[in-house]
Amino acid sequence: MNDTICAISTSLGIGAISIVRVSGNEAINIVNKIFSINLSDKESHTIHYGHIIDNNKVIDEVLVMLMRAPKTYTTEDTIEINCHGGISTTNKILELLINNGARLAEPGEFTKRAFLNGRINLLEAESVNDLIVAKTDAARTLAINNVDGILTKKIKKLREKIVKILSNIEVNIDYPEYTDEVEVTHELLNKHLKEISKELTKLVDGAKNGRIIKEGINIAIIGKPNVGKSSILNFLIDEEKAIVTNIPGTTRDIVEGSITLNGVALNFIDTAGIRETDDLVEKIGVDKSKSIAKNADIILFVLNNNEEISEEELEIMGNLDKNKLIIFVNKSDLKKKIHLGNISQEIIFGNTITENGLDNLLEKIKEKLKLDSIVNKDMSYLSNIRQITLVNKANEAIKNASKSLKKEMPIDMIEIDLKNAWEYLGEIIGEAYEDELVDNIFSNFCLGK
Ligand SMILES: Nc1nc2c(ncn2[C@@H]2O[C@H](COP(=O)(O)OP(=O)(O)O)[C@@H](O)[C@H]2O)c(=O)[nH]1
Ligand SMILES: [Mg+2]
Repeated sequence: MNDTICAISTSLGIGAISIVRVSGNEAINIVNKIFSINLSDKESHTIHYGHIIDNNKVIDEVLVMLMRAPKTYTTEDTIEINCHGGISTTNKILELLINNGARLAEPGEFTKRAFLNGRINLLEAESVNDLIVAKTDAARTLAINNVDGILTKKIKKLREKIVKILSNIEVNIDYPEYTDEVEVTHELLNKHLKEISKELTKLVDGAKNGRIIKEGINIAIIGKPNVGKSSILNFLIDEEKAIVTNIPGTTRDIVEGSITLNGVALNFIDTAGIRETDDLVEKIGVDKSKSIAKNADIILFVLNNNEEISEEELEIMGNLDKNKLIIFVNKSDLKKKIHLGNISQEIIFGNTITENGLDNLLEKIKEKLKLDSIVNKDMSYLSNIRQITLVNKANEAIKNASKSLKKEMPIDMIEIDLKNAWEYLGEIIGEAYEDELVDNIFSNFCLGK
C-alpha cells in the first residue's frame, strides 16, 4: 500500500489515445523524472501539455492529468498520462515509470486501494467491475446504480434496524427502570424480526433478476426434427446462422445466437431435434439437446401445426419444467392438423414464412421473464454469489432469532443471532473483511483498474 503503482488503463492495441495511470505517494516525483514539465508546484486537477523524455530523447507528446490526494480514484496522488495509442509508445512509457521507481499494479489494485482507503465499499467496488464487463444496457444500468450506492443504502438500513433492536434489548436489560424507552416485548421484537427477514428474502429473490440482467437468459429451442427450430432461431437473431433444410436431422450440433430485449441479452440455443435415432452423431446431439433443455432458463418447445402431435412429443413435454415452458406451434401457414386438447399451457401459433405470430413469441418471452418490471432505471439487485450467500446467512440468523424468541430462550441467544446477521450484512459492503477475500475479489479485475 505504501509503494507507487502504475499500469496501462486503456486496452492495449491500436487506438488514438492510451492512458497510463500512476498512483501513490511518489507519483508526482516519478512522473517529474520523465516529463518535460515539473508538476511539483502545479495545482491539483489540472492538465499539462508536454513531452515524455528518456535520456534527452522525446518518446511522445502527451497530456498529463495531475490529481492530488485525497480527491482521486484511489484517494492517493494520482497521475494519468494521455499518450498516443499503440502498443509500443504505451509500453515504453510504462517501462520508464517502472525504471523510475513505480511498481506494476496488480489487476484491480487501483480499485482495491480505493476500497482499502475507504473511498468506496466492497459492494461498490465489485460493481465497478460489473460496469466494466457489462455487455448490455440493462447490465450497465444495474452496475452503475450499485456503484452509486443504491444497494449499499438498503444494506445499511437493514443493519441500522438490527442495531436499533439490539440497543433496545440492551437498554431493557441494563436499565429496566428507564420507562421512557419502548419496552421490547416479545410481540414487538417478533414483528421487527419478521420485517427484517421479509426484506432479506426480497433481496435474495431480486438476485435472480440481477443474474438475468448480468448474464442474460438462455433459451433452448427444443422439438422434433423438421418442425422449424432452426428457421425460428434464424428469424429471431435476424441472421442465417443455422442450416435449414427439409431433411430431418439437419441440426446435429448446438447453434447459438443472441439478441437484446429490453436491454437484456437473450441467448437462443438451437438444438438437434429430439427423436430416437441410430445415427451416432445425431444421437449425441439429441442427448445434448436434453441436457441443454434442463439447464436453460426458458424452453421454447416447437410443434408443427401441419402434423398431429406425437406420443413422443407429449412425453418430452410432460417431462419439462412447466415454469420454464413456452409452446410455439410453427407452420401456421399450412393446414392445421394438430390437436392440442389436453395441453393446459398457453400456446402461441406462428410461422417463419409469413412471420406471423413471431412477435407474440417475443412478447411471451418478455412476459415470462417479467422483463418490463425487472428492468428499470432505479433497479438495484444483488448480482454475485458472494453477496447472495451473505444475505442468505443473515436471513438464517434472523430466523434463528425468531425461533429462539418463540421458544422463550434467554435473550442473550437472540442477541447473538442478531449480531451475526449484522456482521454478515457488514461483510457484503466490506465493513469486516479478510485480506484473502479482498485479494480474491480484486484479482478478477482487469489491469489498470
Ligand atoms: N411452411 C412452412 N415451412 C417451414 C416453416 N418453418 C420452417 N419450415 C421448413 O421446414 C423445414 C425444416 O426447417 P428447420 O428450421 O430446418 O427445422 P428444424 O429441423 O426443426 O431445425 C425446412 O424446409 C423449412 O423451410 C414454416 O413456418 N412454415
Ligand atoms: Mg434444425
